[in-house]
Amino acid sequence: MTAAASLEAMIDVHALRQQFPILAREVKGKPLVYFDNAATSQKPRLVIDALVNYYSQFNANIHRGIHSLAEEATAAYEATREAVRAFVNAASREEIVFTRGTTESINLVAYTWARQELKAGDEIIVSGMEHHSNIVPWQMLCAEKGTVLKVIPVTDNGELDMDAFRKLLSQRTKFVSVVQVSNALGTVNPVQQIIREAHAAGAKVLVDGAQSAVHLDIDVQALDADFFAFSSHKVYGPTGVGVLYGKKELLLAMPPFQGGGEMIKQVSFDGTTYADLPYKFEAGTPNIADTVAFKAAINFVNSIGKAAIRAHENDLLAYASERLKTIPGLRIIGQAKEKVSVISFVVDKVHPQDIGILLDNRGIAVRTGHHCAQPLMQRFGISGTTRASFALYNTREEIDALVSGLEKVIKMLL
Ligand code: C6P
Repeated sequence: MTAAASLEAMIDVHALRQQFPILAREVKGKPLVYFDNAATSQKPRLVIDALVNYYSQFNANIHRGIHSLAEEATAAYEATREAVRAFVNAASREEIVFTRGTTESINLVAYTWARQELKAGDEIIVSGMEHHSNIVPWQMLCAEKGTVLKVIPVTDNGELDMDAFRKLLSQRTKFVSVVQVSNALGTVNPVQQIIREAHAAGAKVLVDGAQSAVHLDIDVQALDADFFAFSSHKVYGPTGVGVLYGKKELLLAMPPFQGGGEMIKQVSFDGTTYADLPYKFEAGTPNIADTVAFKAAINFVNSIGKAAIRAHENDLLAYASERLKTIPGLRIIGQAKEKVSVISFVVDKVHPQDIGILLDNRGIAVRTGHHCAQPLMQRFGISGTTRASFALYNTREEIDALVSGLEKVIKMLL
C-alpha cells in the first residue's frame, strides 16, 4: 500500500458521513450529492450541538459581565481563540482577531494598515486569480490614496507566472496580497516563496487562506505571513465568523477598524484610548455563539488530521479528473501541478448555468458562474465554469453520479 493509500484508509468515509445530518437528506427526490464545498462546507453534528448547547446553557454577552454565564461565555469564546491560534500556529492569541469572514478580514487590513501606511505611487500586487474580496478593497484604496494595483498574470494551466511576479516587484511595492488556494481553479500557490521575495523587496504580505485553511497545514510563523485571513464556514464551522491573523508588531501599530464598545480602554470627550490586542479590532458584541461552535469544528478537523483529509481528497480529485476527461467536449480549467480538490470545467456549446440547474434536478449541488473571480474568467475567455469541490465526506460513488448525471444532462442540452 502506498503512503497516500494508507492515509486514505484512515478515513472511514461512510462512518464520517453519519456525523453530518444534512447528508442524509434528499433533494428533488434524490440523495443529496454535495459538491459545493468551496462555497461552504457542511457542518458535523458536533458543531451543530455546540451551537445549541451555547444558547441552551450559557448564552450571555462576553468580556463585560461578572455573573457566571458571562464568565462561562467569555471563557468559551476565548477558548476558540486559543484553538485558532494553535490551528494556524500563531505565536500569541493577541494575533488572532475575530471578524465576520475572510472578506471582512481583508477589508480590515485595507482600511487600517494600508490606509495608514500607503501613499500615492506606492504599489500593491495581487494576482490574476484573486477572489473579488481580494481585489475590490485594494481598488477602493487605490481610488482613495492614489496607490497603484499591479497584477501577477496567470499561465494557461492556471498557475501564477512567478517570473512576471519578480519583474513586478520593486522598491515601490509596499504590499502583496495573494490567495494561497484559488477557489475557481484549485491551484495551490507558492505563497512561502512569494512572501520571501516580497519581504526581500521590503513589502508586507497578506495571504488569503479562505480555501487553503481546510486542506493544507497552516503555519503562519513558518510562512512568515504578515497577515492571514480565513473563514470558519469553509472549515466545517458556522457562517459569520472569520479570522484575521496579524503579526503583533503590525497590529499594535495599526489604528482601530471600527469604533464602539469593547474596543476601548477609556472614553471621554477629551480623548479615547483603545483596548489591548486583539480587542482593539473587535468593536461591539461579536458573533459569540458561532465563534464558540467554531472550536468544535477545529477539534473535528484536528481529530481526523489534515494529512488524512488531504489523502482522501486527493484520491477524489484524481478519480474525478480522470472520469471527467472521458466526457466529450468537457475541458478542465486549471491544470496546475499543485491542486486541492476543486475541479472547474466548461463544456462546448453548453452554458454552465444550465448544467447546474439540471444537475440540481438530480440532487447534485455544484456551483456555476464566475465564482467571484471575474478577472480570472476574463483571462480564460469564458463567462464562467461549472465547479465541483470535494470535502472529506465525499465518495467515489458520488463522483460516478456526477459523471453519469453530466453525460445525461449534456445530451439533453445539445
Ligand atoms: N469563496 C466560493 O464559492 P467569505 O465570503 O468572506 O467567507 O470568503 C470570501 C472568499 C475570499 N477568498 C477566497 C479565495 C474565497 O474562495 C472566498 C469565498 C466562495 O468560492 C464564495 S464566492
